[in-house]
Amino acid sequence: MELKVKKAVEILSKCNFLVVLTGSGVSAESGIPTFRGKDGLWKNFRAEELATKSAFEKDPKLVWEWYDWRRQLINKARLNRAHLAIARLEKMFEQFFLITQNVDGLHSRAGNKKLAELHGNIWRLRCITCGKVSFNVDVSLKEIPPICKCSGILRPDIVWFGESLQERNLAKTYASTSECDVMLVVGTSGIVYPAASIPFIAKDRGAKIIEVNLEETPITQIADVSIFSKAGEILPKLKK
Ligand code: BJW
Ligand code: ZN
Repeated sequence: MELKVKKAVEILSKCNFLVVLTGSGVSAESGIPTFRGKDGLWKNFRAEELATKSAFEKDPKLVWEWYDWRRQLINKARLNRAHLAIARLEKMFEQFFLITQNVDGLHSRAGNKKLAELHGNIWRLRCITCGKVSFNVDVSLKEIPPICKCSGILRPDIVWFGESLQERNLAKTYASTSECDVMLVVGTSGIVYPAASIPFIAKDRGAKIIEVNLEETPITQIADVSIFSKAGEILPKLKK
């Protein structure tokens, strides 16, 4: 493993424009469950029962209870060494961009500013009637489902299956993906599209790919280095 870390550091030392792509594995060491795998969030819930527009329309209360539970977990969570190292990387590279699939907002809490939250943010709410977006920092919602001033139902401002990602986020994502010379991919299973295609696009454009994950993923086949270990252990070493 030390050799792989050394190779990754070598790649990073020649890098001018770094893009980091993260998934839920980055927050796992903060005690936030990932989506898949044996301790995944989906274990007790079927994704299609909760993370779709039709599920929300059918039973907004059930879907909100799940998000309310996650908001409480995230609120209590502390940043881990992977979040801190990624925030530090933004300061070390003049050209830097972070693409995250996480909705927990922990990268911003760690200090990252140049980022796109591809799948939205669990602390933002959006009215299904008037479309108004608002921040809600109350950890536990006072009423479930919460209601907008226009009396429409508020939903989490999150991208559910079958929904389109925000155009603005996608534009920044594809621009940085085609310009970067290294992409560091951390803690994602690489199976949810369009995020899963991002490392492949970067590779096609000539970028080197460094992967940090506990296990092999579809990205492993194109990675220049894959380090199979915890993000919180490896990222501080790469930063050095
Ligand atoms: C560690 C670790 C440690 C753990 N250290 N590592 C093309 C082909 C096939 C299907 C599609 C396609 N294009 C679109 C689709 C449909 C769909 C899709 O991709 N389905 C796939 C499942 C096949 N995509 C969509 O619907 C997207 N919309 C879209 O494309 O719109 C256009 C369109 C519409 C209709 C039809 C076609 C096109 C939207 C996707 C939105 C995804 N949203 C979710 C839920 C958000 C709700 C919420 O958070 O509540 O986002 S799904 C869920 O998965 C969540 C995550 O962001 C996302 C990615 O998961 P992630 O982060 O990778 O987590 P895990 O659990 O999968 O993996 C964790 C990893 O960490 C593991 O590898 C561990 O080993 C590792 N790990 N501890 C390092 N300590
Ligand atoms: Zn409204």
